Amino acid sequence: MKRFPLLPAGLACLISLGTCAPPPPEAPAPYGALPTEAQLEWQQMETNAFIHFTTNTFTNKEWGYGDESPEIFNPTDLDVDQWMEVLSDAGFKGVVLTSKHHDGFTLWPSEYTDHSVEASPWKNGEGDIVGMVEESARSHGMKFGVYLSPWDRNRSDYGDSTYITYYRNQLTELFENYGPIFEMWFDGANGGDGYYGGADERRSIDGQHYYDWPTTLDMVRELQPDSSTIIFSDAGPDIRWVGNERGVVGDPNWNTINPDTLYAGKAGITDLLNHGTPGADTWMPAEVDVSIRPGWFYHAEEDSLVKTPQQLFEIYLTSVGRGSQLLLNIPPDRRGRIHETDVASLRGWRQMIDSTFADNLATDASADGEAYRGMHEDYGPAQVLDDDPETYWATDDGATTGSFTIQLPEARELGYVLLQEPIRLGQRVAGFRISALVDGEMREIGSGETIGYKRILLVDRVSTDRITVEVTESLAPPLLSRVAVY
Ligand code: FUL
Repeated sequence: MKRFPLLPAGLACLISLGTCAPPPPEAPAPYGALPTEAQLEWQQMETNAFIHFTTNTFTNKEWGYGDESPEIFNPTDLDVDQWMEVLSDAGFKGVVLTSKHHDGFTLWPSEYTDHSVEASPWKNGEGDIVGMVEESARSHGMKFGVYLSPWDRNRSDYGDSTYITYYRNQLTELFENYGPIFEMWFDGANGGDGYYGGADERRSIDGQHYYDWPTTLDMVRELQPDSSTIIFSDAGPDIRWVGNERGVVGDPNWNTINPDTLYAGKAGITDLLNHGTPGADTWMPAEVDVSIRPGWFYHAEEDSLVKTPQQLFEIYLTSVGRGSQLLLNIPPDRRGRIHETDVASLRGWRQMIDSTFADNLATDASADGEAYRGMHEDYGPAQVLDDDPETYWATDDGATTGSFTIQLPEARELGYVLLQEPIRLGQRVAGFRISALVDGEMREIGSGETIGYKRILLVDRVSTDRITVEVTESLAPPLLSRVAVY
């Protein structure tokens, strides 16, 4: 329908000389905490790659003690373009690199330390892995992000205020030389034993106050002028840790949480991080970080333990498929290449995703419902069938439930139903049910709690030409922007 937004409905109707459809009701009011543009963009990336690479790759450790000689860092056949080809073929939209892990060795020639690639034999100390990865990621169409470990087991002043200055200097270096940085990863692991410049002792810091995060976060916002960096930590502020390293976000998965009780490294909050809190005051989605191997770094003895395409697919369903975002770690080996086994797994995984979700059985379907916003087609069930994320099915103000039926062109066997909420207007749905017409009767084939940005629900494998989507519980009038059937 053509609309004349500035004219009263009657006049617009006269001018259009067509049938006088009633004007659409006002759009539903946003509900609760809302995502920023940067958070929305991040959410749409769906899968990003994590890269763990440092002296650990050469010492076969997970956590370097901090006393490693830079001499050991010497990849024999480093090829970051190979990494980026593999990663972009696998569908990743961004890459987050460990520019410095807990051992303190920096992958770029930092002017603030000698403990870096500059002191290594690799490229006679002339190399810069951060720079190479940044450039290659961008040239392969992926965004570049950075992990900079707050815990530094090499520095003698770890635990003193001078270390915080050192840490901030390095952050500034990274943003100024390798930006824009789409995601800044602040690891919650900190404090413990280490080399600490030869002290060889155990140091504990006050996780809540030592780092003075508010000042550092302000600094990051200023370093990237459009404030588009998404900041990760256990406690946000933009995205939160998911509470485990198994690749699983909860159902329910709320993008909202009250952050006043969170801080990086705080014990006892994993359940809270895994589920979020319905209707809470801050939009802070969970990011699912998990490794393709048992460890975060490459170990030859784990070559036989690389996750299979099927395992990765299950992780995809328990992360992206539950409205979260997947940050999958793929650690390069001692050559400086992504190992063949990992490459094969990623390929198989991508093929599984592509083939499972290639054919939306609802493409030529029709949709109908008994109640939708003002009974106006602009908010009717058909809006979930198009690919436009800005149009959606909506219910009337005051509603907390709703349903509609999708009629497929022919009976087909289905296995998954994909649903999306227009989260720009807040996260609402707290319970939903899918039913299908089987042997002449409507039968429940799946249900869940939250939807959020995207929900991919594994349903009973039935042959049907009709399904009903029913929102059984919602914090505000339910809205859905997309339903697809596979
Ligand atoms: C943890 C670290 O201790 C691990 O080594 C790894 O970097 C993981 C992503 O975060 O806190």
